[in-house]
Amino acid sequence: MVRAGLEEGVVSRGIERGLLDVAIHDLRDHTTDRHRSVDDVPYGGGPGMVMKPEPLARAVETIRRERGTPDTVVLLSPQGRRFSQSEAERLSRVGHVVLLCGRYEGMDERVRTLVATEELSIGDYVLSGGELAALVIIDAVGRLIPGVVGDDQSVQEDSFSRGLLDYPHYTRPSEFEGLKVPDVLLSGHHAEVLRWRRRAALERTLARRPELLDVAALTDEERALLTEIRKEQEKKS
Ligand code: 4FV
Repeated sequence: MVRAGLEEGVVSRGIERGLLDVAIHDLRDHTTDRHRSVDDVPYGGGPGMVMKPEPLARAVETIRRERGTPDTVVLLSPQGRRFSQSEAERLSRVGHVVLLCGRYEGMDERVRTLVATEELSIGDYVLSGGELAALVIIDAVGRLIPGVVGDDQSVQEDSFSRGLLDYPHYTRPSEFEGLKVPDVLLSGHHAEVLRWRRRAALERTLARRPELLDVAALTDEERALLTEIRKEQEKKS
């Protein structure tokens, strides 16, 4: 599942070009019983199965022995801190990350205390396994590694990279189904285009995710623009 998720796209090309290296470990290779068990029934009863601590501990120990001590061992679960662009930027600056993917009801609690160094969640919903969460994180972090995305500028201008939602994007045709591309984008006035995009990002963020504005790193010009937008909206309301 993880290998399949890394076969296409910019991160896959980054791997081919040696800009990042992703190793996938099968927990069954770190079991000692002839059934290669990675899960067992929950103490205290109840539905489902729980992942055993030993295979996870052994797998991370093997990684430590073969590749050196990881900078962080991330347990992926709905109980973790919310993954975000700033978390992606943090992880893109460390050299060695281990991602622990759960299955079944989750992992034995001692994995959390003995093996993991942090816990991340990609969102408030329950997946059938942590692999998709791992792929989300590998993609969001991988594209921040210099050289992985062709034009690094586009990464700097990403949504959330400055804590705001993205401005609207347009391409040819200049009219589609009766909807025209805003004239300013056809004007060639770079400064006006920049201002229009800043305003659109602020308006969209104010409308859809106002809480982001409390923590976004805005320039003075953007703060002034935001005040202007709020005033106009008060007038309208
Ligand atoms: C999840 C999430 C997630 C929980 C039980 C895997 C599942 C199963 N991981 N963000 N949301 N994990 O739902 O990271 O073991």
